[in-house]
Parts: sequence; structure tokens; C-alpha cells
Amino acid sequence: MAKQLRIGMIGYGFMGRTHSNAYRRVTNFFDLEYHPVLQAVCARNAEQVQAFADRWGYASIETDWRKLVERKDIDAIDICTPNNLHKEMALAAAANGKMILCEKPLSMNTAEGEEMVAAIEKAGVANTVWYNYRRVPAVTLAKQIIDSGKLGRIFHYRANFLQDWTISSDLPQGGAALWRLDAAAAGSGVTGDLLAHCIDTAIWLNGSIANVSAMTETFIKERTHTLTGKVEKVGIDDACAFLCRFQNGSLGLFESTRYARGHKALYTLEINGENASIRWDLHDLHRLQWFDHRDEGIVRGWRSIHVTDSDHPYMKAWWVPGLQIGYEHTFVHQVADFLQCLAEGKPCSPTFREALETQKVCDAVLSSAASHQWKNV
Ligand code: SOE
Repeated sequence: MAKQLRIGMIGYGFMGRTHSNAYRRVTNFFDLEYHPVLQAVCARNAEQVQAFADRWGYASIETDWRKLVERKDIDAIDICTPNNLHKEMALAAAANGKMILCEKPLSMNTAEGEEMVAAIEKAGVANTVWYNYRRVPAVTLAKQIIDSGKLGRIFHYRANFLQDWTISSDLPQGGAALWRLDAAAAGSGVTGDLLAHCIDTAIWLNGSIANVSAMTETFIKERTHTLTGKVEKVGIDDACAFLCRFQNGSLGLFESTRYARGHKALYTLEINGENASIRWDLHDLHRLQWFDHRDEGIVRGWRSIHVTDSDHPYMKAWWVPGLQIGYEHTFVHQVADFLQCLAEGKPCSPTFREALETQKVCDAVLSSAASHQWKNV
């Protein structure tokens, strides 16, 4: 008989949908001791949250998240709200002994993140942060290849996350869909929203970042605020680029913007070692590009590995070799890993503590951009 993990989710936006889909599908594909149960979903608008609950199969609703975290019939709280609410919710959930799955980035800044780490470690509750791109099979495969030492000494790490959806100056800031443009809700712009993904993957693949030199720009300085109706200053970074040194001596180059016309979610990464290089591109997420200098000269070149074989990470659980999976599956993988770790009594990466490392890099990036100086992480 499966053990139940009763989920109470707060928020039902884009991430609420990806997480709900993952909870619903995970046990159809993965053999797990724990099975998620969609116990309750919480948001302020009763009518809308009920409609969400009906669509996704949640057994009940709440309109006050404090009630949700106190409920005895909930084992884990999933925080899918704007970033400014993560800390308060995580502290309350931890105080009530709940496990926590928190959307990225962990917090608004390092200070908040430290409080959250202290609280969950004191409570001793299982926790994870949804940095989903680690769990694209091709990215997990990159991790396995790098860890096997095949690349040799690492020289360079390069990552981009490019979008174009905020170019119009008519786009307001704040409110349900556009809180990412409001510094009070998001903490930062592309640094916390997009580069945080790149940084999380980079630290996972290539180790800690020692120091950074960054520049940011806010191209549209004022936008109407949805909540006040007034034209207000924009406090987020629209674009950010930074250089860094990793602890292993390699050099990093990162760029993110929401002003790269034509790019919708172009997350790319590349790592160059003395023997070999790896490239990956979210728009072609099931492929890993591989170049090995040790191949015989006349056939040496970039290989495109179609990461769909049953010996590739996660793929055994899905269809048959050659048939690819996509974006939503990364969230299914994260739930599968969380439940598996729970059964084994192990932490599920990235934990709050690991995600705090990303937060520290984000803070160093923003501080470097503001001061025009290199900053240690
Ligand atoms: C923003 O557009 C966004 O949805 C991010 O918030 C996500 O984290 C990223 O995966 C895709 O882009």
C-alpha cells in the first residue's frame, strides 16, 4: 500500500499548473513508495481557486494560506507565489512541521534565504527548490558526463537566457500575470527570474562561483502599475550580463534579457574542457551536443545526442527509445526525485541550502552592477 504525501499548494499561476500536472502524472510513470495526493490549493479569490481545484482535482480549497499551513491533513506545502511571499510562507510552514517545495528563486535576497534555511533546518523538514532545468534528461546527462571526468580540465562555462516579452512600453508592471516586472514582488528582474536558473545549473555542473563582475540595464524606466493604476518607476533589471570565475579556475560568461527580439525562452549553456565540449539549448531540449577531441581526426566533429534512450537519465520511465519528452516532464522528474529521496531519507537537490548559494551569486551580481566593481560571492 502506497504511503501518501498530501500536498497543499499556495498559488495557481503558471507554476501552479506545472506542479499540479507533475503531481498528477508522476506515479503513472515512476514506481514510488510515496504517492502525492492533491489535498488542497490556496489563493485569495475563492471562485477562481475553486475553478482551479476542479480542473486539476484538488480535494479542497483555502483562501487564507495561514490556515492551509496549519491544517493537520497536509504533509507538504508547495509555494508557487510571487517571490516576496516565499519567506513568510516557508517560515510558517516549517513552524508547522510541513515539508516544503518552494518555487525558484528561493527568496528576494540572501538575508531572507538565510532565515529560510535556518528555519527549515531547525524544523528538520524535507525541502527542495524547483530549479527544474537540472532535470531535463539532456542536462542531467551533461552532469553525468562532466562528473565522469571526460571533459578534463574545464576552461569555460557560458550560459544565456533570452526572452523578448517585455519590449512594449505599454506593458504594465505588477498584478497577477506581471508581478515579475514589479521589484516589490519579484526582488529583481532577469537576474532572479532567469539567470538564477543558469546559475543553479552552472553551480551543479561546474561547482561554486567565486566572484563576479556584472552590468544591468532597465530599458523601460516607467510603467503603469496594475495595482495602483499610476505610472511608477521600474525597479527591476531588464537585462543583465556578468563575467565570473569559478572555484575550479574556469571562467564564466552569462547573459540574460527580456529584450532579445525573436527569442522566447532561449536558455543555452556550453562548457569547454581540455578534451571535450558540451552544448545544450532549451529550444531543442532533448538533444545534447558533444565534441570530443579524442575522436579520430577524419570523423571528429560535433555530435548531436538524441537523449531518448532507456539508459539516458529518466528516459526509462517514459516511452520507447527515439520518442522525446518536453518541458513539463522536468517538473514530473523533480516530484519523482523528491518522493524517492523522501523514501530513502535523503535530501532532494537543490535543497534550500543549495539554492541559497544561487541567491548569493544573484546578490553579488546585482551588487557588482550597482557598484561597477568585482564582487566576491
Ligand atoms: C519567465 O517568463 C519564466 O516563466 C520564468 O519565471 C521561469 O522560471 C522560466 O523557466 C521561464 O520563464
